[in-house]
Amino acid sequence: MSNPSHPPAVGVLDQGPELIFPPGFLWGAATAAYQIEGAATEGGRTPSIWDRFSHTEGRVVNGHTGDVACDHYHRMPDDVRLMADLGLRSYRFSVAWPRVQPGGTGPANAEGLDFYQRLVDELLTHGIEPWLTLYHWDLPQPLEDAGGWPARDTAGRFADYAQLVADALGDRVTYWTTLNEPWCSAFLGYGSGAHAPGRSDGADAVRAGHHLMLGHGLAVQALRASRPQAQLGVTVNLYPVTPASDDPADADAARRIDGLANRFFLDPLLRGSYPADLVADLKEVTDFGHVRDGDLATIATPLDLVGVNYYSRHVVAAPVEGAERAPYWRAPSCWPGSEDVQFVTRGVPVTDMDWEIDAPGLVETLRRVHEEYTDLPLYVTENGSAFVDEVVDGRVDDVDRLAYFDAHLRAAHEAIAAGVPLHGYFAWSLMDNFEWAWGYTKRFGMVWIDYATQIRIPKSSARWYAEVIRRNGLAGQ
Ligand code: IFM
Repeated sequence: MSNPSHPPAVGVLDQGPELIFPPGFLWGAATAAYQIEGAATEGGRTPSIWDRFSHTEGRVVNGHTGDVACDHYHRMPDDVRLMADLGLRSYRFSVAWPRVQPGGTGPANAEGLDFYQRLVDELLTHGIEPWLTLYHWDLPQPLEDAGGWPARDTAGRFADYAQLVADALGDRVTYWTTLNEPWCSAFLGYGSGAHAPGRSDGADAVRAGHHLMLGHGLAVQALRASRPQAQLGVTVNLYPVTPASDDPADADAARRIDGLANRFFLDPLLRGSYPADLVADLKEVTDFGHVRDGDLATIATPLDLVGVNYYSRHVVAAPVEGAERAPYWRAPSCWPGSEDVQFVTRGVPVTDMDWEIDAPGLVETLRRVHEEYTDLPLYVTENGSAFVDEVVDGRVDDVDRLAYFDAHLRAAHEAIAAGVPLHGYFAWSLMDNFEWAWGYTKRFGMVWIDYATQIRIPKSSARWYAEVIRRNGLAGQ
C-alpha cells in the first residue's frame, strides 16, 4: 500500500518458517457482477433472476438488493487503482449476462460490452491480468421465464452468450471461467430455493446441474474454436465431507453428500460420467432421462485449468428421527434424495456465516482433485471469510480474516509441496459486497465498503495481502 498512514500489517502473523510460492504464482482477488456493480437498470441492462429474487419480499435479509451494491459500475477506474495499490497480479470478475445480452438472446448490447472493455483495458494498463467469469449466477430473467436451467435450451443460450463475450474481449483476456459454483446455481437456486430463482424441486435441481455443465461444455467448444490461445476452465465449490463417527451409517451419509456436493460436478466435467452410486441415490428423484447421447462427452470437453473455491468442510451423520432442520444453505432440499442426512457442528471456530474454519480441508481438497481427477493446473479461484468488522479511527483491523487467509495460504503452500500443480490464489473478496440471500449483512471484503457513502477502506487483511504478494509468500520469524 502506498498510503503512509496505513503501514503494511507485516508482523501480525509472522510465525513459522518463511513460505515462498513458485515463481509466477498468480495472486489475485475476486468479485462478481451482481455483488458489486450496481447500475442495475443502466446502459441497457435488463433484469436477471437475482434482480427479480432480491425484489421479492422475504427472499433477501432486510430486503437488500444489488441495485446499487458497491457502485463499481461508476467507480471502476478508482477500484482498479485500488487493486494496483494492493499489488494484485490478477483480478477475477464476472460479466453480467443481462448487461451484455439483455434478455439472454439476440445481439450484444454495445454499451454493456463497453463497460467490460474499459475494465479490461484499465486492468491491463495497470499490469493486472484480467480473469473473466462468464456466469456468476445472473441468468437473464426471460430465460428463467422460459424454463431456466432445468430447460435444455438454456445451455445453448449460454454458449451463444459466451461467443458474444469472446468476440468482444477474446483479444485481451487470456483466462476464462465458464461457470462459478454450478452447485449453488443448481441446488440452492432450484433445490432449496435459498438462491434465485427460488424454486424448490429436486428433479429440477438435478436437471439444472446437468444443463449448466452442458452449457459449460458448449461454451468451451465455442471459445476454443474462436480463441485458441485462451486458457479455459470452470470453477467448482468443493468441500471435504467427513463422517461424524466410525459408524458405517455415517460413512454412507458422507458418501451421499460427497456425491451431491463434489462428484456430481467433478465426475462429468473431468471423467465424462456421472458416478453410479450418485445416480442410485437419486433414483427416487430423477431417472436422468434428461441426459442425451453425447452430452457427457460435451461436458468433458478438455480444459486448460480447474478453479476450486474452498471455504469449509461438511461433517455429516446418518439421519436421526425428529432432528432439527439444517440451516438454510444446508436446507434439506438442497440435498435431493439425501434430505435427512445430518450436518454436525464440531464446536470449532466458525466465521460470521457459521462456516467452520478448516484450513487442512483446503489441502485435502486440492490433493483430491489432483490425485483422483486431473493433472491440469489448479487455481484457488475463491477463498475467504465473513467476519463482523468495525471501523475504528478510520481503520478496520480485521485480524480474524487475516488469520483465515494466513492459515489457508499455508495450506495452499502445503498442497504445492505435496505435488499439487497449484498456480494461483484469489482472495474472496476484493471488497465487501452483496452476499446473496444475506444482503449486505455479511462482509467478506479485504476492503471495507461504507454503503452510505461508498467510501472504500482497505482493511488490515488487504495491507497484509499486499505484502504477501510483494514477497511472493508468507513471512517467517
Ligand atoms: O459471495 C460468494 C460468491 O459469490 C460465491 N462463492 C462464495 C462466496 C461467499 O459466500
